[in-house]
Amino acid sequence: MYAQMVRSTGKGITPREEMSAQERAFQDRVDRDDRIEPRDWMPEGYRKTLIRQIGQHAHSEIVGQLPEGNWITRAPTLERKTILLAKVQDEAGHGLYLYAAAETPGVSRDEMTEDLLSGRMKYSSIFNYPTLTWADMGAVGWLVDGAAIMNQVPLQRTSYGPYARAMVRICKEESFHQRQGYDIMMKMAQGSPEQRRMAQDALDRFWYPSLMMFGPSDAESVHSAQSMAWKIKINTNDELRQKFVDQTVPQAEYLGLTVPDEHLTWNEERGHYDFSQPDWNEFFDVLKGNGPCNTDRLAARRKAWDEGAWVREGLLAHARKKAARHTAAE
Ligand code: FAQ
Repeated sequence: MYAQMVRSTGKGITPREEMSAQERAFQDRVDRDDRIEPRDWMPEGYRKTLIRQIGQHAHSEIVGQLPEGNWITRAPTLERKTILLAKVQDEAGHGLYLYAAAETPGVSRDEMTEDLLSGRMKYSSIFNYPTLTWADMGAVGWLVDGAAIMNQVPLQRTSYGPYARAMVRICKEESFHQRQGYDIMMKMAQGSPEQRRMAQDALDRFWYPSLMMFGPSDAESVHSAQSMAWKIKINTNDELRQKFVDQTVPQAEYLGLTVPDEHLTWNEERGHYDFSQPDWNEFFDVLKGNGPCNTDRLAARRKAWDEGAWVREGLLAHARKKAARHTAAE
């Protein structure tokens, strides 16, 4: 099927017969499940899609530290603090692998950061929602990392080698993150009436934003068809959203919590849950910068970037001196 599809021109998918011989050979490699490596020839649209998706993913990991970083100093026990700290550090590591992977098709980290700060590049909508209580640390781990894994496990088989390889380690770590979140939720759900109320409130607030993480419906998704033809994406947004709902509802039931969706029902015929769609107007509004925390998140990134300038300059000066010494010694 994918052999019928071609490169992204920004105007949709070109039929195979209109491809150049080079583009056809590239598509054949993708169809055979060959891994594409940085030095291989690739269509310009493929290269741009990699930078857009991997770069956005990297930004999400880094911005994604902020809602949880907010709770490190307020974790209820030393053990919870240590675990949360380790998780947030993992997210920093994921951002670094992903920036490294995104650089391989030919963009610098500085350029990606500038594009983020100027609003030309996005990060995941989910990180524009606030974390108001300790139970939100449970909901973020359980639902947000849970959604991230659902999306990322198939990406281990993505066609671009550096991205696929980065995903292997990231997925292992995300699965620990999901478990630590669920563990917090279990503790809260089995706790005092006030703790149960906090757990339910966190689920109520994070359920629909988590469903939005998978992107707009397939009908509205601009990039899915081409990205799937190139195996940069393995599943559609709706497929992954459905899998996430099917996996998560029994987990909520186990906790004794209620998914905030009165239309949620098991559909015997489909073998899946029927569920309500999130408010897509809210999603697109958050993407435009109007979510509850967009301004704060970008301000935090800008501050970190500006305040880190002397470190970057120092490292570059050191590298230049080292290179000059090396040349002089030769
Ligand atoms: N947020 O045509 P599509 C994490 C944009 S995991 C913001 O369907 P595509 C771990 C999309 O970019 C979170 N923007 O797009 C963690 C496009 O706009 P553009 C990150 C979104 O790319 C956990 C437009 O809408 N994971 O951080 C979103 O084919 C806890 C049209 O959409 C990844 O990035 C959204 N939710 O599919 C860290 C996974 N959805 O670019 C800390 C890799 C869509 O043309 C704590 N990415 N848009 O201006 C992907 O799989 C895909 O890029 C999708 C979107 C599925 C996100």
